[in-house]
Amino acid sequence: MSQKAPIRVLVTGAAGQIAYSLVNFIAKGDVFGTDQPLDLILLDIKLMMEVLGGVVMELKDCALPLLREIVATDDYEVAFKDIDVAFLVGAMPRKQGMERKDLLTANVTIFKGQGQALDKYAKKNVKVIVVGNPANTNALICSKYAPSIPKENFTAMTRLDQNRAMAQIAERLDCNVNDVNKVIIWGNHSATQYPDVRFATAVKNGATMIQKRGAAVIAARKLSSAMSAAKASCDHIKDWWFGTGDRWVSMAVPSDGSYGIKEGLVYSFPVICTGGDERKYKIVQGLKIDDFSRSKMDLSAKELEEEREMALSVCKD
Ligand code: NAX
Repeated sequence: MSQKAPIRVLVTGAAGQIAYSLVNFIAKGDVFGTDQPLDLILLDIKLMMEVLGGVVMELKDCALPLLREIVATDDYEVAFKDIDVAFLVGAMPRKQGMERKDLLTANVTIFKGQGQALDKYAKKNVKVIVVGNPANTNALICSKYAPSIPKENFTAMTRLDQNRAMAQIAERLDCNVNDVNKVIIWGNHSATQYPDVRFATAVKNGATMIQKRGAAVIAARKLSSAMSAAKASCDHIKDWWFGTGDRWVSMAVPSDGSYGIKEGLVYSFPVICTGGDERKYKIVQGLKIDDFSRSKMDLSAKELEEEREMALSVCKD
């Protein structure tokens, strides 16, 4: 039996599709190690509490030795209290006829509230991954309303895009996905993202189809890519928690001005995570940016600036 003290891990949108895979990955030790006990806090909206009850039953029936307490709630104070890690998966989905601005507005309200709850209740060294879309801008808003928590603790997920790129490259080259490294996703988790394989090792030919992969999964499965998104969010937090060694991983993080990207935008960069007690990450520096890459990177940055402007315009305070 493990001697480690349990950590508290929050998953929002816990009655949804992604969470259905994610909670199992987390609870069986895939993210924090098979010697790390944990409490799992599951947040969703009131309307989904019955569904969430079913997820709790199944989690219990998995008989997972690392899983201590399971809390299912729609109350922010209960959900965010003393958490070490937050997987912010829940978001307002885009409904038919909804404009981008409407979607942003609805999500600003959610992520403002969750930022405030993090600020008030969570541990000050909490690590946050935002999965719910528009993920980069949701992370930015969340951080804005949690001023007592370091900005760099707020990240958004572009790891699914990186994993998709690596898998497609490995398939083409007929090699193992572990043999592919240094694939970069720059920018926003949206169609303007720039998958950059110029530095990738084990690559002969660069073109990939990353931006449209989500749509292809929906067309085939009639449901969105939930299992691979759950796996990618686990990869993101596991690498942040334990470190990457010299592997590069893509994370959307608050820009420090690297590569000419405006400070504060939550932008996907190649990073190296140092692990250890501090669990820091560093943006990989010194990469040569050619004209083509520059134009792609700027396009995604421009989109994020527009999103930021739109989101901030609905923040009343
Ligand atoms: P689902 O619609 O299946 O589940 C979302 C859940 O969130 C629902 O149970 C809903 O009740 C809940 N929710 C809504 N508002 C909430 C709030 N204020 N607090 C707590 N829970 C709330 O969606 P799912 O397929 O699980 O996807 C979740 C999010 O991930 C979506 O926004 C989706 O667009 C986004 N994705 C992001 C990806 C990325 O790479 N960053 C890839 C996968 C995915 O598309």
